[in-house]
Amino acid sequence: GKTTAITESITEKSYNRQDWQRGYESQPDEYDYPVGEIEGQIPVELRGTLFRNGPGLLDIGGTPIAHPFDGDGMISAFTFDNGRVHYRNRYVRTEAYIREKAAGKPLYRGVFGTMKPGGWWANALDFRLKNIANTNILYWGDKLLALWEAAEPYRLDPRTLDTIGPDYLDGILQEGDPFSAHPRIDPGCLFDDDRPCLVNFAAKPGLSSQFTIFEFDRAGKLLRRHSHSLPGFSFIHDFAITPNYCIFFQNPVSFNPFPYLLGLKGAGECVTYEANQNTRIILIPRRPPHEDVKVVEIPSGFVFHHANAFERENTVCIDSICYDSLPRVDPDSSYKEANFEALDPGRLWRFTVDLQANSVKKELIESRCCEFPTLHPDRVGRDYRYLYIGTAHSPTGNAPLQAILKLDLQTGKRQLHSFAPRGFAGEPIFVPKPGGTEEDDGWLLAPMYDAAKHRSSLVILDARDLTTPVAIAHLKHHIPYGLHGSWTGE
Ligand code: 3ON
Ligand code: FE
Repeated sequence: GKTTAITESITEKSYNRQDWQRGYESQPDEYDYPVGEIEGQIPVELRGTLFRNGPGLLDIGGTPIAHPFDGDGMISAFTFDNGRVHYRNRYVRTEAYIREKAAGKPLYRGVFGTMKPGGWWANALDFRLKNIANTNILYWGDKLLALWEAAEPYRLDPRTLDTIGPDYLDGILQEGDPFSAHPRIDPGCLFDDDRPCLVNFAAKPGLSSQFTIFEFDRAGKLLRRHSHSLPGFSFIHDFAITPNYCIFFQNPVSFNPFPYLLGLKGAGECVTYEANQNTRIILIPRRPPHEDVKVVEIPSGFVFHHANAFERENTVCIDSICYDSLPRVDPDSSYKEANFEALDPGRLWRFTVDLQANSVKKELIESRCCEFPTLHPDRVGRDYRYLYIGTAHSPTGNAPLQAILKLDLQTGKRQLHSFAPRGFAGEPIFVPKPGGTEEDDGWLLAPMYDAAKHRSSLVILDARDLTTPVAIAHLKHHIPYGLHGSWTGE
């Protein structure tokens, strides 16, 4: 009858759990081949390489890891030339990867709960951080660097993806120093004659937290470095830049080290969301001497990623993906059993900081559950019109990412390209069209896991109109759900 039909349409999901779970199978194999199966036409003007990073192994010698964020970094490179695409993937040969591969079992604790065999006794008092180089990958200053926020980058050969080794950025870092996996490229720096520069940070949490900011020129030379100590513990995964500021959201969290010290939990699992505390928005001036750090407070949930930020008269706007609390995984059940409906969705908000009044206003931009924002690289830190982001298929509730959404922040118009029911979307990257004049003159390159074939594809969408993909390059195998990537035209 009618009632049944309504009930069904309400409970009907855009995906099925088994399909979603298979995207988290390990991919132990390394490939190197020209992609033969291409739907549509790869534009000949699309020249360069898309590098991507993410956990490739969800087990260590057969022992499942506790959380995907603990998975060893696997790099994918899609190289475009003359309408063709070549695929290659390699594991980052971190010290830990090499040792565990030989041992066939976990030899390290992971930040997000992966333990060495033998129970708490075998894990207590082991405070080494396993650098898994799994979060982002960037070509800058003639170096290809795989990034993981709690330790130094690993350098790779951009052509073969062979691991060269840990990289200390010409002596800027020391062994074990953190270096964030979320650098931002300022397309025209105010303090360097409008030349592009790379801005990144390192966060050292403690009773007070130390933030160090680094700015590098195109050749990788350090232009500016400054450190700031601010009260309170912090867990800061990403930041945003404007021409004048580096902006951090100090999430309301506390840290109880004991379960970590005793070998019962990973360090990341000892971070607790504090619902009664405010988020501190920290604005650090990029202009030397970097004085007058501003801090404003607002109750606002937990933020991993920022989409963009910009200055407008006496205000600074920051667009960020906010969760109602820190997404917490139950240590007794697998992340693969995650009950999406019971978890808070991430949503896109705009924070407008009034620098004169020292106040901040928060408005919801998009209520659909979303992650992995991207935009035209020339608009980073500037007022912008278009944002592209991974989203769930349905407009409400929490679910895996299955679609790419284009937001027109000027008109409020939205356009969705969905891979549901059997496709799952990864982070899109915006690549400008050569000679383009509009902000959306470009392509979106997004990985997509197709559960029907248990294989992945790279989807190329025209950013002006997402309706029909320009091309889909089908791989011969799957890539586990990844984290971040970047494009280089070099
Ligand atoms: O006391 C500190 C606490 C802490 C958490 C010590 C610390 C510095 C070691 C630390 C470490 C943090 C690390 C290593 C964070 C790594 C994060 C990571 C690898 C990924 C984060 C991803 C975030 C999101 C939102 C991913 C979304 C994924 C999907 C939508 C699914 O595909
Ligand atoms: Fe991230």
